[in-house]
Formats: sequence, C-alpha cells, structure tokens
Amino acid sequence: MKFSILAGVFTAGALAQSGAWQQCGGQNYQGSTTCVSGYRCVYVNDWYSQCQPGAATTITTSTRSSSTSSAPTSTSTSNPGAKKFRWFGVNQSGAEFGSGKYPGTWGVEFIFPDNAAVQTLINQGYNTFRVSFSMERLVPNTLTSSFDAGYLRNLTNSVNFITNAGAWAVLDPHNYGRYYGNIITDTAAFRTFHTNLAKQFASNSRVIFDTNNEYNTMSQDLVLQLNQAAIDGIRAAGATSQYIWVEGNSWSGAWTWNTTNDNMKALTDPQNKLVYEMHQYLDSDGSGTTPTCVNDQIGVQRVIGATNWLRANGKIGVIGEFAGGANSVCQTAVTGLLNHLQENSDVWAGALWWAAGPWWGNYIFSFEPPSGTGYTNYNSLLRKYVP
Ligand SMILES: *[C@@H]1O[C@H](CO)[C@@H](O)[C@H](O)[C@H]1NC(C)=O
Ligand SMILES: *[C@@H]1O[C@H](CO)[C@@H](O)[C@H](O)[C@H]1NC(C)=O
Ligand SMILES: CC(=O)N[C@H]1CO[C@H](CO)[C@@H](O)[C@@H]1O
Repeated sequence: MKFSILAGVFTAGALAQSGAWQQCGGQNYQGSTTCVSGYRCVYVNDWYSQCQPGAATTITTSTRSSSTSSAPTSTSTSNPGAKKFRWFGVNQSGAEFGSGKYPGTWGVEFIFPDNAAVQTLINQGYNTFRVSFSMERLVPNTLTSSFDAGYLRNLTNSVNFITNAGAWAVLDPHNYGRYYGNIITDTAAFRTFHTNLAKQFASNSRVIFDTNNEYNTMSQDLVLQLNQAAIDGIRAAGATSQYIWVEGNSWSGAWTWNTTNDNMKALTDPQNKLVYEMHQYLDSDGSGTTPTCVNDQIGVQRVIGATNWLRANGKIGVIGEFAGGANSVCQTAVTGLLNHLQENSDVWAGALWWAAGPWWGNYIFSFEPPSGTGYTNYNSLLRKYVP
C-alpha cells in the first residue's frame, strides 16, 4: 500500500512545502526546497534531495530508525537515508533454455526452478523470483491455442511454490517479442495469449505479469502496441489485483530508455499498477556477457537517465535484470547502482539479479546456491538490500 500512496503523492504535483519523503532539491528540480515541520531536506545525490525525519544535519542509521509517528514505517539499512525495496530477488532461469528446440524434452533441453534453491534464497530475505519460460512450449501451435498441460502444470507448480512461501513470482515469457523466431505483429493474438495466461493466475495476487522479455530491433510503435495489448488482455481475464511489468525495445535497457522508449509513457492501465521493467548490465556493450565492468561508477551512470525519465513522467520502475562480475570494480559499481535505486525509491521499486537456476554451472553470474559464482561473490552484498 505504501507503494501506491507514494505514487499518488508524487503525481499530485508540487506543494508549497515538500512533504515527508518528497523531493526537495536536485538538478533541474523546480519545486519547493523546504520541508514540512519535523523533516529536513537531505542531499542524496546531485539529482535528488529528500525530506527526511528529524532536524539533525548528518544522516545516520539511528536517525532513520527514530522516525516520527507521522512518517512512513522505515527500517535501518546499510544505505542510510534510503527505504527498502518492494521487490528484491533473482531471475529463475531454466524453463526457457534450449531456445530453438521446441518443444524439447524436460530434463534435456529445459528444466524448472529447483524449489529447494528458491527456498534457500527466500530464507535469506529475497522476495521476488522472475520465472522465465518459453511461449513456444506453453502454446506450441499458435499464440491463441490452448496450453500444453504438462508445461503449464510445471510452470504453475513453480509459481505456486514461490507465492505460497510469501514471495512474488514474476511470469516472464522469455521471448524477445518473438514467436518461433518471428517478430509478433498480431497484437490481437498477443492479447489473447495474455488473457489465457492471466486466467490461470487471476486469483493469485502475488503473481506479477511481465509482458515479454527484451523486445529488440523491432518497430517502436509495435512495442507500445504489444505492451498495451498484454495489459488489456490481462485485465480482461479478471486479473485485476496484479502488478504488470512492461518492457521496452532495445532489450529494455535502462541506459537507452529515455531516448528509445519515451513513447512507452502512453501505456494505460485501469488498475494503475504498471511498473516499467528495465534491464542493466555494466560491461562495455551493456550485454552482460563479460565479467568486466566499465568502471566502478558505471552502475549509477547507466541508470540515471532512466531515474529522471521515471520521475518526469510519474512512473515506477524496476530493474528486472542486473549483474556484475566477481571483481571489486563490479562490486563497487553494483553497490552504487543499488544505493542509487534505493535512494530514489520514489520511482524505483526493486531489482532482480540475473540469474539463478539449476543449469547455470560455472556461468559468470550464476546465483544458484550453494556454489554459483554470483551467489558466492555477491550474496553478502545483495542481502543488505532485501526488504
Ligand atoms: C514436468 O515435470 C515433471 C517432473 O516433475 C517431468 O517428468 C515432466 O516431463 C515435465 N513436463 C514438462 C512438459 O515440463
Ligand atoms: C537521457 O539521459 C542521459 C543521462 O542522464 C542524458 O545525458 C540525456 O540528456 C537524456 N536524454 C534525454 C532525451 O532526455
Ligand atoms: C545476460 C544473460 O545472462 N543473458 C542470458 C539470458 O538468458 C539466456 C537463457 O535464457 C542465456 O543464454 C543468456 O546468456
């Protein structure tokens, strides 16, 4: 609830004095620079200052925990001055493996998440799991045809395990805006696919619908129309309580969002529960294919434009994929990224590491317990940010 209240406050416009937790300064900011009684304007970064409880001039964790009764509930964090994420977790990858081999064989081409590994992560506070799957396996014939019962059952079991444990499951059709390799242009069929999928999960409010993974190299207007068709289809299924995560063109990159995906601000949802999911890797081409980060500030540098876009348009965002290699430059860059997202929690609702899953082996970012490279090098760092 705090989430929607904050979104409402933000879109309400500038006040004579900035209220609790509102912006009160930063480059290009034109609103009030003073805070209501009981709060003071605290510099967070060059682009954002925020009204926080108290009158002290330095921010400490203890200042944070002694919040006044009128302030939103807050808890102490490794990042003083920032609120907790709503969603923080990892991608669960496996059911979409074996791309191009359809339907493929379970246990050979693809696999579903390992519930024990998911539980290990939940026990440590991670609360969000993006479960990737392949549309070609769920609907082998056409986008509008009925589901493969076995694949649907296994996917549903994974989702239910996550949500029964109190976490969030993000349903991720990992299809890049394509079906059997062809760009999806039939928005009506795409809408029907999403209606049929949402019907399966309409009563589970811990499910989050992701419209598709990483649209890329396709018409910008088509990306907008496909996202809107998915939203309309999901709501038409009677799935009205759930969040919908929309993705943009150009692999949904945060670093190119403000120049590439500006048209996405036109998306509408009668339930007003849209979240803009962006992805961000920190290697030179932003592809997440090497363990080398450009520099230790690159995390913030790559998302700052998106932060400003979200705020300027009154939208909420989430980093649906990020990662860094097992080295100190990347660890500093990832820390900077996560601190920035938390500090700007009026527009950023969380972040998900790419990726856990049973079959990653020695993959540079594997977050699969107990020995994945990402898990062993980043778990203690990431755990500081769990909600
Ligand atoms: C579903 O999972 C079971 C194992 O739990 C497996 O035997 C079966 O082949 C799977 N089917 C599909 C379509 O994923
Ligand atoms: C996008 O964001 C970048 C990084 O902050 C900024 O330099 C650029 O001017 C922005 N472009 C637009 C069109 O807003
Ligand atoms: C950046 C990254 O990790 N991309 C991966 C996306 O998922 C597919 C499998 O689903 C991998 O092959 C990619 O390496």
